[in-house]
Amino acid sequence: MKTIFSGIQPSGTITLGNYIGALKQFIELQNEYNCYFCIVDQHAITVPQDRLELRKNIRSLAALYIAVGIDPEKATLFVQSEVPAHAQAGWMMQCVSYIGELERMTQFKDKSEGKDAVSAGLLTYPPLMAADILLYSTDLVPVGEDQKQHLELTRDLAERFNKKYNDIFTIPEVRIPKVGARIMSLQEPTKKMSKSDPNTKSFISILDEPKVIEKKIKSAVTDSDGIVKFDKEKKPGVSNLLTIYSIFTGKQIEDIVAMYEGKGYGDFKGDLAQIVVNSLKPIQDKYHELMNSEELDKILDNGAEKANRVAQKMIKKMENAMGLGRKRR
Ligand code: ATP
Ligand code: LTN
Repeated sequence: MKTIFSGIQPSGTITLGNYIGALKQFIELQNEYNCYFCIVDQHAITVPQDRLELRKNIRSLAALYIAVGIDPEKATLFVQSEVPAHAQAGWMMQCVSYIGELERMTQFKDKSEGKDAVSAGLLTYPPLMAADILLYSTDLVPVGEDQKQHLELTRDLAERFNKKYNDIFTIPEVRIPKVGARIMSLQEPTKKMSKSDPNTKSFISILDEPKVIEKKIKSAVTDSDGIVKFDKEKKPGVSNLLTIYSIFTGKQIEDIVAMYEGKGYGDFKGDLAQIVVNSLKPIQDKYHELMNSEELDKILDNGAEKANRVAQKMIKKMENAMGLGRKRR
């Protein structure tokens, strides 16, 4: 069985973007692959986090992974900071990274833009992500489109390490969904939807109440020509809503466009809100059930134990390859 690894930051409640771009793929793949799904809390602290909020988000993200359909019997679900190998391997991968290539990462540029104080961790985030992936000899990494550049760097770093030290890493492939790889902000449809966006109207969180979802969809930025049509360049707002509609109903975009011919955005948005509300309801119900149970801690304990076992073996190989420590273990 081939191996999959992917991670989500506990930097807020996951959005429709995270669900469509990442989690939906995880659910589809868990039957065919040996899967590791990680709550990457060490990545989240590259930007300021409130301590209590972070703790809450870690637990909540774990419950959401399961509520959307990840089966902990099939996949290993764990918290990154509970497996020290990630920080250890992250350091070793930093030492094979060049500052120049890290400075070229668009996520670093976006997140550091206009800030007076940027943590060193924000710059060295990609080698930690590479470590996450390489520790498990991962074959495939399902992510949204924004992570493609980080995956390319991961492959470069793995190849560099293999050549310079010892051929120990599997070179991972990226997997990006054909539709919905980049769900856009509802307020600025040329920007990606992000769970840490300070403007909460820009995203739909998977836990938003029906009334909130309706309001957010109704106030989503569109255009003034009033025609429901897919045109990413000229009509980014409507195209984004059409993508979401298509994913939740399984209908082709052309068919949806035909359904709303001669109708305005009001009908289209009203129906979409209902579709999203109905699709999220079972996820929200399962989430609340899990948050009130002890099951969640057991699942994360088991996940960390398995991940620790596998990752420690790779740490030994990495340290041996680099000559760290006193003797070959
Ligand atoms: P943050 O706002 O803290 O940067 P985020 O919402 O961008 O968070 P991440 O935790 O960085 O989310 O990403 C988790 C997964 O969701 C990744 O695979 C990422 O590619 C995917 N993803 C994030 N945003 C979107 C989006 N708008 N459309 C599709 N996929 C997305
Ligand atoms: N960088 C990713 C989160 C992430 C990840 C990973 C994704 C951290 N480690 C390993 C896939 C594999 C993000 O910001 N979305």
